[in-house]
Amino acid sequence: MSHALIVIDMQNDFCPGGALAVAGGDEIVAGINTRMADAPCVILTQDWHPAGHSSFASQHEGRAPMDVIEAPYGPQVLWPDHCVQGSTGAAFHPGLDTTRAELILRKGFRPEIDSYSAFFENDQRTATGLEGYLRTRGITELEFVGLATDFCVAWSALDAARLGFKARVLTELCRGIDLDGSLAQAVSDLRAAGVTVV
Ligand code: VGL
Ligand code: ZN
Repeated sequence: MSHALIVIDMQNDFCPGGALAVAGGDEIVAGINTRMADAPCVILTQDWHPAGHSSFASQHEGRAPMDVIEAPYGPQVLWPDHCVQGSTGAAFHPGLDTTRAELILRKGFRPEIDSYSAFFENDQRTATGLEGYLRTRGITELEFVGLATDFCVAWSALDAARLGFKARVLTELCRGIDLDGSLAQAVSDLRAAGVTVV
């Protein structure tokens, strides 16, 4: 029974001053560094969109950030342009100590589909490969921290539970976007799915 810490999207664009800033996103950097120092396996995810990604409001005539559209794979929130591949916004927060990361998993690189979860893109079918990586390493227990609680952290932990991993979200090392109550909804969805939320 092996365990991994999965650090979700601790990137400049999700921190204050970034394109899709999550309030207090930078406050959790030091605590995550401490947690990584003690973890047996560390995995980082990185939101990694091509310019002109379909999740950007800028690509949809007459739409504004935070509007919700019906994409071919279901409802999709439209975001400000963020985490464009190779940009400073897509880089990890400069205070994040990435030295112990054994895997850096990039997601959201397909132009036509967004990917909140570290396991599946938003069609909930296209795999990122993380499940196979964890299984072949014999990792069965996952702890999630990072940004944003109600999107990429929640979707990742929900998929983890669905796939049969023992999953835990450490909320003090997460911060949320909270769009129309999405934070409270995420916590109740996580608990209902059997994810431990502490
Ligand atoms: C995220 C919105 C768009 C996240 C990523 O990391 O939670 N949210 N892309
Ligand atoms: Zn994104």
